[in-house]
Amino acid sequence: MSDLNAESTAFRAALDAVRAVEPRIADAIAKELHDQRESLKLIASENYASPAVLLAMGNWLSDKYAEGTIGRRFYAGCQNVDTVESVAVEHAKALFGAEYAYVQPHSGIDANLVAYWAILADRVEVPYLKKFEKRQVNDLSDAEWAELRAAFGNQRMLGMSLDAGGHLTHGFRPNISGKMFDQRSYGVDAATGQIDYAALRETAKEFKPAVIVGGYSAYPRKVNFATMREIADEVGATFMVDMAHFAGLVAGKVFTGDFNPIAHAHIVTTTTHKSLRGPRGGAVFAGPELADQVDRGCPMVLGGPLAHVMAAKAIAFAEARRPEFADYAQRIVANSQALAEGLKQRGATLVSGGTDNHLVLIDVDKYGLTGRQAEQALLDSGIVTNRNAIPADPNGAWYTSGIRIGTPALTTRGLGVAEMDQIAELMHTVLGQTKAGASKAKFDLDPAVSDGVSKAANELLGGFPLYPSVDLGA
Ligand code: DSN
Repeated sequence: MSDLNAESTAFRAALDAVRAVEPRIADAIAKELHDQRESLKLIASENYASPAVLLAMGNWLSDKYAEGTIGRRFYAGCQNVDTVESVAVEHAKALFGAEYAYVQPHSGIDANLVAYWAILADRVEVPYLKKFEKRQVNDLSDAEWAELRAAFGNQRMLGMSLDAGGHLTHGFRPNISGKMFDQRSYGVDAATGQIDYAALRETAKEFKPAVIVGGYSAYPRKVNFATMREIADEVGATFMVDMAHFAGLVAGKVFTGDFNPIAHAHIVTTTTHKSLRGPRGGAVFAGPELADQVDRGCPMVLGGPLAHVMAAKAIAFAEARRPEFADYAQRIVANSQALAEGLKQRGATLVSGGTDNHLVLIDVDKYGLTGRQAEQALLDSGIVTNRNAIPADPNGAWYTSGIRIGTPALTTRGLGVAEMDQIAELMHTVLGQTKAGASKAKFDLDPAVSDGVSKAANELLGGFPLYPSVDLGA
């Protein structure tokens, strides 16, 4: 059990120390807690980490350099970082049933870059550049590097399209993955809004990618990773899954069998702060064939590991191994489905007609709005969401036609299916009463409506205190 006084004392002492140097930073930290307590957070990629996770990050582990891997560092005196990283790895492997885990990535993009490098380095030595033995790939002359880059330039990636819910790091131009790889996308069936595996197979056969990427940041359905692995095997591709969004549902055994990426992919990446409810960071899981290359992530791709964040990852993985985390994961999905049902009953149109996971995508074009207008109208009414493209979006990636919502955070806070129906009512009230304005960003919403919804949202949250063990005082 958490000790209310101990946690409050710890956070108060930390803020006092910060305030003594720069009061504006202490105030911003304290205000962030206040603002999070007051807001109805439906951002699908956010959560509330436990006090133990948060406190594990605020200490002198931050002072240590430890480039390299466990027991093989480029700095002396890393025995405690070795312990921290080993314990994090031990929990991560047990949690996901993985053969190998790498817990150094600082973020999801870092985890994906480590994975991409591992895949390319592993593939390059065998089918293409036989003269480069695995151990030599990281120690080439300039001319050899030029040859290698040319080889990498020809590597192809097949990932989910952005408007179907894919992520920028899955081979899109604003991210370096879109420059490392020649990318082609798979999408969803226009009628069902769900992945069209037959079309994916056809594209893979024709395009012959080196890498097929599964995973998403805005797709509301389960993905059949067993089928995707079959397709990857048919075309000789490496199958990677980015499970950043749904790692908590894998850890909590909601996604099992064909839907468990660890069982089917060659390599799996994640962030640790979304549905997994840990600190802000990333991780990579792989079988033995890619583990050696992933271990080179630092210094190949990453700076020195953040030992304080690895400590917090260890705490989060340990928490997720407890039986109550499986219950939490089930409740995330039950809440998401209740929210989807509540919205549909009130006339909303949902991409794919519903959800199997933690997120719901509302087609706000059906309310005559852009995503940008809807996002701001909801925010003005105390409901925090984010706009997102929907399949074949007529408004593009900036204005969009969708609103993405998710339940990991509110489920942590304790809200259940009854509250989800109330939230559906509040959202439908805002979306139904907002009128599009003169531009794709402008809109009209009667302040009486936004104020009323904001008040109702606040009353709802009042029954579910956030961080109840933490009292920062007046
Ligand atoms: N920014 C994350 C999300 O909101 O889905 C993905 O990087």
